[in-house]
Amino acid sequence: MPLPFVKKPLKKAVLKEYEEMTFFTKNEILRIYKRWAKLYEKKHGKITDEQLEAVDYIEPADVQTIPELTLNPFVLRFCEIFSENGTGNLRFDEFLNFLSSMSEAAPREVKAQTAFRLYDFDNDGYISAEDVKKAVNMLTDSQLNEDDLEIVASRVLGEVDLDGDRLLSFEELNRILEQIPDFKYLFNISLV
Ligand SMILES: [Ca+2]
Ligand SMILES: [Ca+2]
Repeated sequence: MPLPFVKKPLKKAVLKEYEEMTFFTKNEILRIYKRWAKLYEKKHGKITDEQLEAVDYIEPADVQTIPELTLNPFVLRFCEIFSENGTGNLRFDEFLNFLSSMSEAAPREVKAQTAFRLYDFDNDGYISAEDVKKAVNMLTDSQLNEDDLEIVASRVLGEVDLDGDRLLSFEELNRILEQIPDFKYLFNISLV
């Protein structure tokens, strides 16, 4: 469910709503808002209410400049899955939702779902060999050729696909992630 969008400054009522809908405290939300607004203002100048209504997002390239995210190979993919219209542009509520899902306070199950969405590139409900190839390609900074990608994808699926359909369902991924005790802490992004 999308979070309500707010105008600057964050109004008390909306802040309260964000607090209820994310895993963040009020102070954390305000700190994240500052980060978002800084990126926005770098490009558009000081935010006015009118501007915020007209151009209410930051672009994936802006998100990539955040020091905590610069080295994350999946940063553009994160932008894509958390942007409702799929452009990768993030309104503040979408940016907040992204960070909330990846925060330390987010439950393991939420993170497992985010991981699944991250790797299911064509959004068909399964992680296929093509999806694995795309993920590995991102992870390795496009260093592997097509043949190597095929081999890696085939090995990965061979190990984790439990019912032999060469596709990874959410349940199958979840079962693997459950065996990684630190997953919740490893799959983590924090700006606060
Ligand atoms: Ca897929
Ligand atoms: Ca399967």
